[in-house]
Amino acid sequence: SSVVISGVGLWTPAQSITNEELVASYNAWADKFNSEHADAIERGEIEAKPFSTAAFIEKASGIKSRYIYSKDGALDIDRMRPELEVRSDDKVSHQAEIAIAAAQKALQSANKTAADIDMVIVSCAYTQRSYPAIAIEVQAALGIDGFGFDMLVACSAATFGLQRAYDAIKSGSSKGVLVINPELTSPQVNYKDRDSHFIFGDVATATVVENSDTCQSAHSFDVLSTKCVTSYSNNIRSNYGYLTRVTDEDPYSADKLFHQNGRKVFKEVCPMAAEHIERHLLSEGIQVASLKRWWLHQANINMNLLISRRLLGRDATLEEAPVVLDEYANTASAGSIIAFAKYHEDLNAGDIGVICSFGAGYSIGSLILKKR
Ligand code: CO8
Repeated sequence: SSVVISGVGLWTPAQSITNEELVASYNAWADKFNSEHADAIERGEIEAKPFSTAAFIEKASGIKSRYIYSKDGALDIDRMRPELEVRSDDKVSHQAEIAIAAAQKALQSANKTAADIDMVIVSCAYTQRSYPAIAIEVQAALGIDGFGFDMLVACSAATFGLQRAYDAIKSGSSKGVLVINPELTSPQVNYKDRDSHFIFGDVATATVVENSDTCQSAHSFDVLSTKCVTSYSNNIRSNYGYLTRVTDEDPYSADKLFHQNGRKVFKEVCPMAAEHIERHLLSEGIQVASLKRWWLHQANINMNLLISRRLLGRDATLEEAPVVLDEYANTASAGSIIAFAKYHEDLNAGDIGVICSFGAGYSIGSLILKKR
């Protein structure tokens, strides 16, 4: 018997923001800032805010639009952050709600019910609270016996969660695992920063991992192998956390939100990811050229092109390495799983593909899959 991914679910928010809408809002905010601080800018005490353009965003990233859980407030130049209603403790929390929606779709695609699952992992870039775990809230809402816990691994949360699920099934300690990635990134986006205001979108993905002996899915994949690696870097960072209350810092300051040294990240992470994939495939005796599909992390189109060029010696086709960035933007750990969810049914039995994430930490995770 083998460990299989037997189902995948994708929940997409109803609301979205195009580059044009985003840029119009940012530029109006920058204009207002510059006129309110005209004297100080004139005296050279503060820098004028530069303007953003939709053309730059598309060219530099491949992003045309992004989904958002709550559009209210994010484009309001007197607010520049989404607005969410407070929910009382007896109501389902925002993050659990989108996790449950994705999990239900994954269960359906695996042809499974709550009774077939005994472990729930919520793995993503941020959780809205520390405890009780979002995973335990989801477990209760779905009526699952067993246990659940949350994991935070930024962009590699989904692949690292899948690696944990693989181990649990392989060892026989679990019969069925739900790995859920409710990526609510918009609350951490700095909509006042032209270098990063366009990068992220909200989404939730989920996968079901089980033993091949119990698999009843129409489209399932053997997990041949998993590989994770981390290497400490400060180039992608958010300093917001539970200590913010006692360090007396401004909770709204830019360093409390997502910020990065994008060029350094680009330069350092692309070779790391390419090398990681190559080594992982070689350790399984698989030639890079024989891969039918690359479900790559969706951070930046130019990163993915560079990685495929390093590995293949040419650009990967859209069929080989599907792109969801244009529509979804960077959704932290969910990007490679969205690509997998949308583009896996056409593969034939025996076809091999790789899911690979790379990002903050740095963290890189990959799974080699074979269509059953
Ligand atoms: N409009 C117009 N001009 C702009 C804009 C804009 N919006 N933004 C920047 N510019 C300017 C720059 O200021 C720069 O001007 P100058 O040359 O005068 O300095 C010029 O355009 C070119 O800028 P860059 O060289 O920085 O542009 P790049 O071509 O390098 O593109 C990118 C910038 C898109 C950021 C690119 O470097 C990149 O994608 N790098 C990889 C970064 C990456 O993948 N990061 C992933 C982080 S995600 C992650 O790890 C998960 C974290 C957890 C989730 C967080 C959720 C909130």
